[in-house]
Amino acid sequence: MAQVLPAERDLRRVIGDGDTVPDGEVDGLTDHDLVELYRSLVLLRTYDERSVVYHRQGRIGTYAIYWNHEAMQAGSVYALEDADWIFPSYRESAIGLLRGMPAATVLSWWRGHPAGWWNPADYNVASICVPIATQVPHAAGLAWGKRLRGEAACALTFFGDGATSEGAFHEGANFAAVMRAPLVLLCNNNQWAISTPLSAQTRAEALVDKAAGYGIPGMRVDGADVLAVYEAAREAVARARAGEGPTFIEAVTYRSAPHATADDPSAYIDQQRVADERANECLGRFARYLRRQGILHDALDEQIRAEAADAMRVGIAAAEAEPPADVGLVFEHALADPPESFAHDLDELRRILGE
Ligand SMILES: Cc1ncc(C[n+]2csc(CCOP(=O)(O)OP(=O)(O)O)c2C)c(N)n1
Ligand SMILES: [Mg+2]
Repeated sequence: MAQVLPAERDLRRVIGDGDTVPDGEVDGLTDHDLVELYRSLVLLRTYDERSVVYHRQGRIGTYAIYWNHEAMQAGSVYALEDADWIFPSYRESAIGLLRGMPAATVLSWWRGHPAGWWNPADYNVASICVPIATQVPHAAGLAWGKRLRGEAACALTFFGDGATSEGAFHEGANFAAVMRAPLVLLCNNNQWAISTPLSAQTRAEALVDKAAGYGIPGMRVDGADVLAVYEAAREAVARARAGEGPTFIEAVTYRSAPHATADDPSAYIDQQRVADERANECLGRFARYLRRQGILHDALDEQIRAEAADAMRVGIAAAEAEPPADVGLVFEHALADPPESFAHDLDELRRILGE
């Protein structure tokens, strides 16, 4: 019988608090790596903050804010090679930026414009999944395929705490475990599924305990500690490449922004807890760590932030310069064998739009 060790339940941390908790370090990470990680965090943060502004200006549609989730995203992706695949949910919509995807592409996605559809094989970044947890079986399938082909690549999928109550999560995790697919299951436990708290989601003491049910290892990390997330992901990737199958990582945080631009969390969230989280958010925490290490200084920080701000300025200009999409696309990709009524419906739509 396979022996399943109990999952690690203590939160892994590397970054100290500059006071009583000492800083740790991650073996093998150079100063260059640390700056690159910081660059990723700043790029993601800038994308997120600008997107909220663009939404308020009516330049993008409803937007799922990921403020203070950047450490989970940047830390785990940094543990991957370019040949490895990423399967995001809407919460990781801008993850492609870390693979060189232009900001204009992601902004176009949120504008509901076809310029926001990318070819997943161009970046090894799958399409954003909005139906909760549906990306998990996709990722399990791709990872299994890599194993069958004898390729070294693995897959990383992101999903939320709420997603762990979905059948698709269970099917994907179980399938990957049984097939020993090279998959990293990264749960962003921000403790809320819109207005549903974690306590209403599960009786498990910690989400990481679910790993035992699949016979796979589980790790629990501080989701706002980019170095802890990176180190855990690196271990999971090493297991995947060694043919040892999937690993479940629970990255714990507390959602410190509305679920999306359409949400008003003041009706349900613990405001004091949000204020505490915001004071200790992941980008500032890493910046202070790098400054204590003498790696980050004002000029470098300003340069990195200016690069990210430029990428966004260029991105929104390019997204807005796209000509309006042809409404025929709504029908074109719906069915391989469309009914005759589609032609009539499209004519009607064109007439209403005055085309
Ligand atoms: C299958 C499905 N059911 C319901 C929804 C509506 N919905 C959108 S976001 C969300 C909450 C998901 O919470 P969680 O998995 O914790 O992810 P988070 O948004 O916190 O990152 C729900 C229920 C959906 N998108 N898909
Ligand atoms: Mg959640």
